[in-house]
Amino acid sequence: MDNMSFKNSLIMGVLNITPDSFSDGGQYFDTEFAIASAKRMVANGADIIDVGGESTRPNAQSVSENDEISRVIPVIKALSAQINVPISIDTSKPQVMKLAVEAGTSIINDVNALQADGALEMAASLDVDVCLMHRQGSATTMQEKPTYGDVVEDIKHFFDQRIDACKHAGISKDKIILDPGFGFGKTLAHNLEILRRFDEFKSFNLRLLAGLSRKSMIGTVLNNREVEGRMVGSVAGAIIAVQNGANIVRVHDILETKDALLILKATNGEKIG
Ligand code: 9MG
Repeated sequence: MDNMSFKNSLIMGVLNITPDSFSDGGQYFDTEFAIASAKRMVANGADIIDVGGESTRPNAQSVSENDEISRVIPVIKALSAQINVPISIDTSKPQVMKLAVEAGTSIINDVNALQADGALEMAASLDVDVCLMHRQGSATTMQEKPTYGDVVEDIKHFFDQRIDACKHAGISKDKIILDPGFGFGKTLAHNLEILRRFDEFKSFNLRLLAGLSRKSMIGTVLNNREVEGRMVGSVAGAIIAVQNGANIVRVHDILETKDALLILKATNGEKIG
């Protein structure tokens, strides 16, 4: 993508299959509800649906492999027969990656950047796109005291190492998507600096993903706004990320993000529709 074209900016819709993401307050995993949500996202303009069965929020409860599989696989199987956009699987577990790809997923979105035992080898054998996200620390420690020299340079160094690891495992470079991981082991100042300097990741010549939607960085800037009131701030963040080079934005509010992207494209003289 050249610097001034937003033609290829894609919207990845978030489909969480976790207890707190259901209309019934988490009593039942309702496959039909998840499928209806995904279909609505596609109708509203989502280009990719990201299915996840384990919350990646700081200090979220971990989920066993079996539970994660029973949450996501039936949804992926049903969705792959009913929607015509790519499905990604948000997981760090090799066995979940395998079953998800067999069920119809074509992207692995790993917030652990394929660092779990066997994850690199599994991703290589599955031969699908992989999103490598940066996180400082573990899921439980990441927000304790994030520290960097130069946050962007440190993340670029991490990307260099993970790209190398992928290469050695047999994952071709063009399958890799890079993501600096907003909110994962970062202070507000780090997150804002990453957003401001996002274009520096373009030096890898790989697709770049940005996920800021409804995150606490948005809430903090908006005077500690609760998650329900973060939609406009999230859309603004997504647009800044695209302007600064993001090719994929991972969002909850599809229609609103799509509208804002259309305005950005029209402003830059791109043909709409
Ligand atoms: C699963 N998940 C939650 N936040 C994310 C982010 O910012 N990027 C990616 N790739 N995945 C995320």
